[in-house]
This record gives sequence, C-alpha cells and structure tokens, in this order.
Amino acid sequence: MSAEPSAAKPSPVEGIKDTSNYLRGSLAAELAADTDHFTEQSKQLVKFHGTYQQEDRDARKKRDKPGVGKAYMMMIRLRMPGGVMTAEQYLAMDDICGEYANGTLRFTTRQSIQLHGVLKKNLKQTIADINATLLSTISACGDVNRNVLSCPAPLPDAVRKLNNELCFQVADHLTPHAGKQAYHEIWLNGESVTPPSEPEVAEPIYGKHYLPRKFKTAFGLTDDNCVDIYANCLGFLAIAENGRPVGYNLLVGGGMGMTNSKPDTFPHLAKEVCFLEPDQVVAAAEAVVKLYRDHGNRSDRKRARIKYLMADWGVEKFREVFARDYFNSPLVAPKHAPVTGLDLHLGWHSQGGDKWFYGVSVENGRVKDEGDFRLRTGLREVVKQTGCSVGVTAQQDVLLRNIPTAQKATVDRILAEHGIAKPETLSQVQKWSMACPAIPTCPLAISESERFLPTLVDEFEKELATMGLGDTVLSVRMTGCPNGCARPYNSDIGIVGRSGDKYTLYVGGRVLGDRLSYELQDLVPKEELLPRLKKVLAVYKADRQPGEGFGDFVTRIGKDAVLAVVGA
Ligand code: SRM
Ligand code: SF4
Repeated sequence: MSAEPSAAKPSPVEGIKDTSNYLRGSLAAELAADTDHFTEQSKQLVKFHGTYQQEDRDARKKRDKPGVGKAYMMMIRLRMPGGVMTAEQYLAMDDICGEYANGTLRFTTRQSIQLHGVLKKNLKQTIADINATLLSTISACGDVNRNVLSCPAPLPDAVRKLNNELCFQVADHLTPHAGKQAYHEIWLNGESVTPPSEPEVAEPIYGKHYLPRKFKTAFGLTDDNCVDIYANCLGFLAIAENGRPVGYNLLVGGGMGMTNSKPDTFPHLAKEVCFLEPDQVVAAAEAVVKLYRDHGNRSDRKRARIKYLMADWGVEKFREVFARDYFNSPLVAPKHAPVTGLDLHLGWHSQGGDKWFYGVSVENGRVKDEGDFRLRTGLREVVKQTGCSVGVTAQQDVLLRNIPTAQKATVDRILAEHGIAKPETLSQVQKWSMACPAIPTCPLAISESERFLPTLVDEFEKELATMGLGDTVLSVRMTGCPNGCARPYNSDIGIVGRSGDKYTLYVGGRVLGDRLSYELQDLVPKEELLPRLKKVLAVYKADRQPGEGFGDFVTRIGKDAVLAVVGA
C-alpha cells in the first residue's frame, strides 16, 4: 500500500531518514570522533537508537563567559516492554548510572528507565554495558513503535498474564528489522550488513522512512487503568468474562502533546475501533502501524501523530480504511467496556503461594540519594539481598516482585533504614502526582516541573488536610511545557509550564484517565496556583455529591462556575 500523494513538502527529518541507510547515517564515524556532540542529522538519528542529545541547562547561565560553550550530555532511555527487569539487570543499571550518568535513575511515565548526563565519549560503552545485561535501548525513541506498556503487577490472573505475553509479542513484532542490524553494527561492533535495497524486505513493516512520528502502544485492563490506555496511539483493552480473557477492544488515536502557537494541535483520547480475538492482536497492531505509515502527515511534525488522523477522519472513516486496506477482515463492534479503576499497586500484595510484591511510591520517578532519604541505595539493597525482579509502572513508581514471605521483614527493614516512607504514610496528593523532568535536562522545557512539584505538593497536602480533604484521591500532574509528558490533560488537576514562572491550569480530568480536562486559566503565576485551587476545593467540599471526585465535580458545574469561584 503506497502513501497517499501529498503536495506538501516532507519535513527535514523525512530527508534525514531517507538518506540514513536504515538509521546508520554517519553515526559510527561521529561516535569515533573526538567531539562532545553529534551533528544535527545524527542528533535526529540517534533517537531511534534510544538516546537524545541534551545540554545542561543550568550551566547555560555561565555561558556568557568567553570560551565557555554548551555543556553537552546524552540522555539514554531503555526499552523495557511491560516495565520489567531482573534483579541483575536492575543492579547493572544502578552501577551504570553511578559510573557514566549523573548518579540517578529516572522511572518514566512509560515504564522505562532514563539515564541523564552521559557524556558522548562514554555513550558507546554505556549502551554496550546496557546490552550486556540483555536490556536494550533500541526504538526507545524515534519515529517507530516505542516501549509497549502493560501493568507490571505480578497478580495471579489470566487476563494480566495474556496482556503481558502479547505486550512482548507486539514489542518484538514492531521492532525495526534493518534498524536492528544498524543498532548492532554501531553500538555493539556487530558485523556490518548491507540492507537489501527493497524497503519491503529490509524493513517490512516500516519501510525506509519509518513512521511519520513517534508511536505508542499499551495493553490495559478495565478495572486497573494504570497504563493510562486512552493516552496511547494504540491500545488493547482486555475484555474478560468470568476472569478469563476473551479478547480486546482496539483503541486508536490517543496523545497528549500540543503546541501553544498552533490551535490545530490538541490532546486527544483514543477511540474504540473494534473488538479483536486474542490471536488477531499482533496482526491488528501491524495493520494500524502500516495505516499510519501511509496516511500520517509527513510534512508538519507538529501535526503528524496518529491522533490527528483519527480526529480528522473520524472513527467511521478510520474503521473503513483499516478494515479494507490493512486488516483485510470485517470488523466486530467493540464491547461495552468502560474503565472502572486504577491501582497504584503500592505496599504489600500477595502474588499467590509464598510470593509477594511491594510497591514503592517514587516521587516524580527520580531514584536518588539525598541526605537521610537514600532511595537509590535502599532499592539497590533490597534487590541485592532478595534477588527480586523489578517492575516500573506508568505512574513512575516501582514494584519489587517475587519476594518470599520469609523476606518481607527484611525488605521493610531496609526501606525504613534508608528513609523510604511506607505508602500508607504518604498523602493522597503525593501518591497521585507526577511531574516530567523539565529543566535542567529537557531542551523543550519552558518552566520547572520535577524541581517545583514537590514544594507545591507539600503545601497542597497541608491545605487539603486543613480543609478536611486529606483523604481525597486527586491526581495532580505537572509538565514544563505543553508536550504533556506526565499526561496533565486527563488528570484532576493539570499544571502546564507556559512562560518561566507562569503556568496554564487545567481541571476536570480524573484518575481513571478517560476524560480530558479543560483549560481553566492561562499564565497563572506559580505562587497563585495553590490559592486559586484552594477556592475551588472549598466549593468542592461544600457542594460535591456523595462519592464525587474533584474532576467530576468541576466537570459537572462547568468552567464558568469554576471561574466565578476563582476570580482573577
Ligand atoms: Fe515525552 C519529548 C520526557 C512520556 C509527549 N519527552 C520528550 C523529550 C525527549 C524532549 C525532547 O524531545 O528533546 C523529554 C526528555 C526530557 C528529559 O530530560 O528526560 C521527554 N516523555 C519524557 C518522560 C521521561 C517524562 C517522564 O516524566 O517520565 C517520558 C518518557 C517515556 C518513555 O519512557 O518512553 C515521556 N512524552 C511522554 C508522554 C506520556 C506517555 O506517552 O504516556 C507524552 C504524552 C503522550 C503523547 O505522546 O502524546 C509525551 N514528549 C512528548 C512530546 C509531544 C509529542 C507530540 O507529538 O505531541 C514531546 C515533544 C516531541 O516529541 O517533539 C516529548
Ligand atoms: Fe520536556 Fe515538555 Fe516533556 Fe516536560 S513535558 S519533559 S518539559 S518535553
């Protein structure tokens, strides 16, 4: 199936992919050169291999001095389908972050781990060391299918088991073919391979231009939407009958990012396309990817995600093209399957038999040692002493898995000795909050996020407790720009960096992740965020219906009523 003819000029990144010889470009030569950064072309290509070129933005302030240039550094992102790794792999990552990165690990909102601050001269060795543990970074970034999500809680049920199996199958199936050979050549001194000239053979799913933009896939559960399935390009929502998996609703077209200067960009939740038998899942994933490959926008990268195809076409046209040209099969209507819950999986949970897992709440996903709070060392010690496997959740938390009953007390002791709080002692707002890294590493950040949210949450939890709302489950998500990496547009409260110390305030999503919020106010000074939210919370407390969540309340009373309360 060839792409629809388009009069619009392809974006420069399309040219880079075109001449890259399946993601090779001049990466090998540039890696070998004694420079501290990559050229613009390689900066784009290196993403497909799981790493981004960044600069230390805090160091920018000193750059006025003569002779001081950019402090370049690389961020490395792992490919970890379902967010799981063995004890050995986790310990190796911990070693690597100490040796080559900034001494921290960062659990991401897509069940992965990022390393920050790796120097280019150490990049090849770092990626080789990661691969030596049988982990990889391939396709963690770039215009391909990225890390596939699936809940890592090892609970003994058939639906979760199937989700995890299919998560691995889809991740494998959508891994680039020629791109994988390039990865081995460049990073692992693999044998040099000349890819076949026909894209259908060299790269049978993607072709030589790969996808128009990034592509994200998740496997979800109706009673536990911890993967935030509606925010994904492609979602498989498990349908169960009597605890047995019977199939999946196929969801397409979720995404969060938007650009302030472009009103035709927006967050969008995935739409239901059809119902699938489990053995149709891999073929359906390939079909959606190929449809997107051929019909996605390749000229304007700000409007290139599959969510715009879904929004522009509508579900009916999407279904028609999908069934006729790609899936080659009549579609079965999706089942009625609303999501009804989300579990953070914190604290102790039985896995059945003699095994347990323990969920640790990790503030904004950052694993570090700081004063008496020694999360990095504490997690390392637990993993070392128990040999437990590790699961990263899409809520930036970590599950320590497969712990025998006899070792539960050891785990509790180690965590306490390292100042790691029990989840039951944390406030709801802290447990349900997330922030993206933003400044100092993210080049796109306009405002602080990970370094600002903890202060705001501390004040917020005090206010909520004073108001008698301490037990309210409330998701607060902050990002340093409108790209939406911590998914602020479907949470109860979203705080999005707009201009330095000013933020756009969103309200009206909810923990379930199945509804978008609305923009309440723009350019809110950071010191005004809490006072304004407090006014709304007071009305919420007085006027809410039994069991009504904050996001539900502000959606019911509507924006005008909320604005009348907030004033300003
Ligand atoms: Fe993201 C770009 C961090 C999840 C939407 N994201 C970036 C970059 C790589 C900045 C860049 O392009 O140079 C950030 C690196 C910052 C740093 O210093 O680490 C970055 N994104 C993250 C992470 C680490 C945030 C976190 O707090 O964990 C998440 C890594 C996920 C992973 O392991 O793969 C992360 N990013 C997301 C999500 C959430 C999700 O997928 O569930 C989204 C919203 C969903 C979506 O894709 O629409 C998201 N990131 C973006 C966008 C907007 C894309 C768009 O088309 O709208 C960008 C900007 C871009 O791609 O140009 C972006
Ligand atoms: Fe960077 Fe913006 Fe993503 Fe935050 S939301 S990590 S500031 S791109």
